[in-house]
This record gives sequence, C-alpha cells and structure tokens, in this order.
Amino acid sequence: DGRTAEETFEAVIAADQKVEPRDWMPDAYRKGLIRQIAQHAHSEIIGMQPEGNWITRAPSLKRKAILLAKVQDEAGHGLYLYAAAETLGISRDELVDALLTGRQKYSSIFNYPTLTWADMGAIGWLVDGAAIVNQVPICRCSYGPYARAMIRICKEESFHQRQGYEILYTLSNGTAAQHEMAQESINRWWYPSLAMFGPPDADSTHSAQSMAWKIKRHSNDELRQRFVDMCVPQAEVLGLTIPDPELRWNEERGHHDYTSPDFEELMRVVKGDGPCNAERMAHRRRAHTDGAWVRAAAEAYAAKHDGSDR
Ligand code: FAQ
Repeated sequence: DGRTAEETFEAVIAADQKVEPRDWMPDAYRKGLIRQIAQHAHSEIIGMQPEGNWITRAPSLKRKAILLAKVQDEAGHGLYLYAAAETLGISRDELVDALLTGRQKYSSIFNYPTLTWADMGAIGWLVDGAAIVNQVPICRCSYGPYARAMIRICKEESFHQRQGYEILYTLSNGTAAQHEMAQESINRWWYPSLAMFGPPDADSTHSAQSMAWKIKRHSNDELRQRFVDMCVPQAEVLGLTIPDPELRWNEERGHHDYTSPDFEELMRVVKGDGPCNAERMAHRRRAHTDGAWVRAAAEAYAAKHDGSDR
C-alpha cells in the first residue's frame, strides 16, 4: 500500500492492533520484548521454589493438593511465556542458558525465603496480587503472542491470589499464635511486594519506550499505587495490618499515601545479593542437569519419529 514496513508497524501500534511474529518490527522492539518476556518466564520458573519448599509441609491433604496445583500452574505459565518469547526468534536453549549464566534476570521477589506456612498465604495475596495488577494491562500489550498468553495466566493468577487470601483469612481468625504468624509474614512480604513493580518512574530505563510501543500500558509507580489502594480494604477484611505507619488516605489525590520500598535493596537483590539468590540459582542449575536425560530422550524420540508415522 505504499507504506514502508516501519510506517505499517507504527500504524498498527497507533490503531491498538496487534503485532504478530511474522510482521516487520524494529529491532529494539523485538529485543525489548525478548528481555521482558524472558524475565517474566524465568520468574515463573524460579518462582516455583519458594512455595515448592512448603509442599511436603502443608498442614492438610487439601492444602497440599491446592499448593501442588498452584506450583504446577507456575510451571505452565513459564512454558507459555517461553513459547511466546520463541516466536521472536530466540530458542528455548538460548533462553535457559541466559538464565543459568545470569545474563537474564528474574523477579527480585523470589530471592526472599519462605519461613512459615503463612508465607504461602502472603505470597498468594501479595505476590500474586501484585502480579495481577502488573499483568492485567499486559493482556492489551501490542505484541499478540504475549498479550494472548497473559489472558489465561491472569485467570490462573486470580485463583492463586484467592487461595493465598483464604490461607491468611483462616490464620488471622485462628488461634492467637496463628494470627501472629500471619501478621509476621505480611510484615516481611509487604515491601518486597511493592518493589516488584520496579524502580520509581524517574529511574525506570525502559518505561518510556515500552509505553510508547504499548508493551507497558502504565508506569511502575501508577501500578504500585493501584496495588496499595487495592490492598488496604483487603487487609481490613483480613484483620491484618499493613506494616506502614505512613499509610493513609489522601483525599486530594484520591489515593493512599504510603512509604516506598527500599529501591537500593531492590537493585542489590536484582544484582544477585539477596537472601536466596545463590540458593535459587544453584537449585535451578541442579534441576537442569538432572533433567538432561529427559531432553535427550525427547530428542531421540523426535528423531526416530520424524513426523511420517504421525
Ligand atoms: N525484579 O526500566 P525498568 C510472577 C529491572 S510475577 C527484577 O522499570 P521494565 C507470578 C528491569 O528488568 C513476577 N528486576 O524495567 C508468580 C530492568 O533491568 P534490565 C514477574 C527488576 O522492564 C507469583 C531494570 O530493573 N512478572 O512471576 C525488577 O520497564 C507467585 C530497570 O527497570 C513480570 O516479569 C524486579 N522487581 O519494568 C510466580 C511482569 N524491577 O532488564 C510464582 C512483566 C525492575 O534492563 C509465584 N514485566 N527490574 O536488566 C514487567 O512488567 C516489567 O518488566 C517490570 C519492570 C515492571 C518488572
């Protein structure tokens, strides 16, 4: 139609349509998406560890079955996201290698330890809650495969959030010791959950370009504020206290004022110096090595059945 490939791309973005794998796209758009989707996929995979730690210690058979299903969902999310990244021309092997060699990162939140059963509640309520606030807008991301993967992931995250909330509700309304355990868990997870949204807007390297390309739909601080506003009434119903003495409704802004997380801590944790970084990576490397025979068997099977007998 006389337009250059770049003009067509810009028109698709402007019209809120989807960019698809075979369409022309700027190199930086492709690279930026690979970076974000890969980090997201790695987060789901590494994110199985903190909760995996409690599967054998869940307090009842029912709780165990629910937690097992949740952790399996996370594996599934990781796989959809790797598949979405692969549509951009990078292989699964390269993605896994980038994680294992530390060239690509995963969410800071999964470098914190899960010390009590209540942490299963706090992860569901706060970590999945933050993930939903961040991810619902990605359902409208300009890149088709990522946007579509996000729809199903968000539905499952909503279930995860509710199951965490229900764990906390039960503990909060249980014995004094159980209530205390729930509160102590919230005290530890609140600020790391706020940090999940990334650095403040002024320090966010990728936001402006990602928002112009409609990969991100809202800034880090906008989403963090939305999350705080959402949590306040939920904490009231739980009968638990958000550990921020500065937290209060600001009539003028129509939002809650709150204390920011420690962004220097966020950067330290992202760079590898969090409480569990070394443990998480060592576990992932071990799992990858232990799984080598499965990959070899799958490859041998695929070579034998080249498609002609299927
Ligand atoms: N952790 O310029 P920006 C889940 C990095 S939910 C680590 O603002 P951007 C579900 C950032 O990559 C968790 N790194 O970056 C679940 C960049 O570094 P780079 C995963 C962080 O991309 C629940 C630099 O800082 N969700 O897994 C973090 O525009 C329970 C500068 O930052 C997603 O990944 C952080 N918290 O915005 C699973 C959602 N924050 O790459 C199991 C998709 C910032 O230049 C259990 N991702 N950085 O080296 C996003 O929406 C965005 O990538 C943000 C960061 C908002 C995370």
